[in-house]
Amino acid sequence: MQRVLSGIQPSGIPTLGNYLGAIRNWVPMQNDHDCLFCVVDLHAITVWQDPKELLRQTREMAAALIACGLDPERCVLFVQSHVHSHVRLAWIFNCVARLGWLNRMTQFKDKAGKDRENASSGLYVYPNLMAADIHAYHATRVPVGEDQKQHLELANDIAEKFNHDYGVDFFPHVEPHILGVAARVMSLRDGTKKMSKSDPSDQSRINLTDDAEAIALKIRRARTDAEPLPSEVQGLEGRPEARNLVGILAAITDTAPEAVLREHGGKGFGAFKEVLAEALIAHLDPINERMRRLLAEPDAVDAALRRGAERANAIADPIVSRAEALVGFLPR
Ligand code: AQP
Repeated sequence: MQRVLSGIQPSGIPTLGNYLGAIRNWVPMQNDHDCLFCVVDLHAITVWQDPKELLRQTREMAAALIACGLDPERCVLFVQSHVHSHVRLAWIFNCVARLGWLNRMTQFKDKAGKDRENASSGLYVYPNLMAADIHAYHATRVPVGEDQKQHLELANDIAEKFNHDYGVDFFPHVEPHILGVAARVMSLRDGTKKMSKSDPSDQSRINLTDDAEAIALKIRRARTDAEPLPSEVQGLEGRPEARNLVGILAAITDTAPEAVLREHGGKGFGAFKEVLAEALIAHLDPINERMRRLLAEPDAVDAALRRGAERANAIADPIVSRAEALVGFLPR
């Protein structure tokens, strides 16, 4: 069975984008893969996180993952900082990866923005930590969206260089697991920007903690143009907000944008938004309810994460200890 690893940052409340683009696709993988999923708090602090918020968001993210269908008995669900192998291997990879490789990472350029001198060094070496997340488990498949493919290529470059430098065939090649319906959910305020949990505007996103009223209001207020919906997808060209709302309804109802437009083409946005809000509420309400129940018993969530960390550590520690021995570290 292939070993799969993926992570999500507790940098805010999980959004509809995280759900449609990642979490929902992880759930069926539990049936036929050896799955590890982690809440990547070490990655989250590459940009400033308020300590109290980070703690709350880490637990909340874990509860969201369970509420969406990840079963801590069928997958290994844990918090990244609880398993020290990640940072042990990341340091070795910091010394394997070349500066030239990191300089090419487009996500650093996007996230650091114009004030690059002020970005944390953690943000710069983020891809090395991601490579360590994967290789600490000898994972061979990583579910990724388009934006993470470059990091995955880097993880393979690092593994190859490590194997070459130390004359071993130790870290395996990692394959991207291309996710089903390519759901890239955009901001409700700007159809050209990705929906993000750290966007300063709460109106730009649907949070998995939003109740029915909040969802309906955000969809009603979502930015659109003045034209009615087209009947064919070609008609969405140059209309990013319309494309986004059609894409969301298609993804949440497991259908194609073409089918959505066959049914709703010609409608104005007022009527279409009502249909969309109703579909979202029907889908997200049970998740919201499960999350609330889980968070009413935070000790149980923390206990599940502790068990997950023990299981993760049992896999990663021997692999990372072997890597340290290959590097020439004196055994403890
Ligand atoms: N808008 C999105 N549409 C589709 N997929 C998305 N993902 C994130 N946003 C969208 C996918 O969610 C997974 C986990 O993401 P992450 O938390 O590790 O980092 P991110 O991609 O940076 O997510 P956010 O929500 O935008 O977080 P912040 O605001 O902190 O940067 C990934 O698989 C990602 O593709």
